[in-house]
Amino acid sequence: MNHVARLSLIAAAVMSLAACGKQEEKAPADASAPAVASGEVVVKIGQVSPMTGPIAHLGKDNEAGAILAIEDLNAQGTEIGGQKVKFELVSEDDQADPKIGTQVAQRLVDAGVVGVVGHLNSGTTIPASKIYSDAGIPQISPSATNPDYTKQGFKTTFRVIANDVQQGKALGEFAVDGLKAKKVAIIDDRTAYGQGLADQFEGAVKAKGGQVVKREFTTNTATDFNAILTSIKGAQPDVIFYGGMDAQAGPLAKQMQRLGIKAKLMGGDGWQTPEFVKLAGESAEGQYAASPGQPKEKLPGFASFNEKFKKRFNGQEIQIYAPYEYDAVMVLVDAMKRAGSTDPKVYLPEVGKTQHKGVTGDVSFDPQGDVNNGSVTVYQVKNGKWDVLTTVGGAPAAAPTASAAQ
Ligand code: ABU
Repeated sequence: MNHVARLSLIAAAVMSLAACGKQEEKAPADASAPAVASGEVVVKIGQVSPMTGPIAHLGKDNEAGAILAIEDLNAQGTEIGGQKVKFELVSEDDQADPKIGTQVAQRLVDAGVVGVVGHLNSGTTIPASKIYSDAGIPQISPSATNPDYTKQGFKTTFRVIANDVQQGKALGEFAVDGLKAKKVAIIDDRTAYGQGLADQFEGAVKAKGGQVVKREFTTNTATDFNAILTSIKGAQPDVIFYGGMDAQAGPLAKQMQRLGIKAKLMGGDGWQTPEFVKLAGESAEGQYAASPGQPKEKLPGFASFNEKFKKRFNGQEIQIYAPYEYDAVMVLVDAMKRAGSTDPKVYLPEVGKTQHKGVTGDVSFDPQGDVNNGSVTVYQVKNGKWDVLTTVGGAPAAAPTASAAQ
């Protein structure tokens, strides 16, 4: 390439960046983050989670993963298309409410974000995805597992976590084959996630010859489950499945114990968290939950990520999705680097071609935007900690890239 051609390419890349960022000094990702030198192009990435309400602890966990990624990228001095870039995180609270989810999605589009990591809940991620799709902005959810999210035919929707078809099947088969359950009762919280996962679980149990003796529902803000548990107790199930989040699963486990129900409680990633163990207290012991992905301890980049996370957030424990959120930011930025542009129109096609070695393992996408090689791990609480029982599907993860391992 001659000198003139090279200069033209650099000029085009800078113009593309300037269309998406502003040459100005901005506040860092959060107040305690290191300052970054002026004169860089500022590029905004949005993150959305419930930052208030019953699962605010999970929203803050997601946000922390994004903060860490943004700070790592800024500390490394990321260049895109030959231009130094400073990333800025724009965080929004959707309160796990589908209507607020679409409002904050529009706010992020209006704020000029070039990509979004989120939302946390399937119930907010799915309706918000239409807004990002209409705006042509890539969206990667670190945690929304309802299969419908990636079935809408949008080019902008991706997730870095296995979906509930895989999770429901793994749980249903584990209940019948692993626990030898003959009769199961099912409760869900009527959210896109809780109900969807419960449906998948029910299908898998029936396919294995198990019997569903009761199907009940509650809400994602309920705290009293005595009426439905009393009704379920009479049906004498071996397993009670709860499709929902830890804020309900914790009190549910306690109330099962108080009512003398001997059935095991089982569920998905929404409550495979340290918060469940805290909320359920001694009634957490022996309960089962699955989570997408390989066991954290097996992931080559997890130990250093965990150490970095604790150091950065004053000893705070990872709840569940922070590593996925970190990887989601890195996947967006990798795509920008390969495209040499932060313009969503230019770098969107590169997101689908991702081959990223992240904290959560190898990330690549199928044509629909679902992560390839999704796996599911089943855990049980033993001595107040989640203990790995078995992993279904997926491929062993390779060592993470330098940025993920730091
Ligand atoms: N995957 C469980 C929590 C998030 C959701 O899908 O609603």
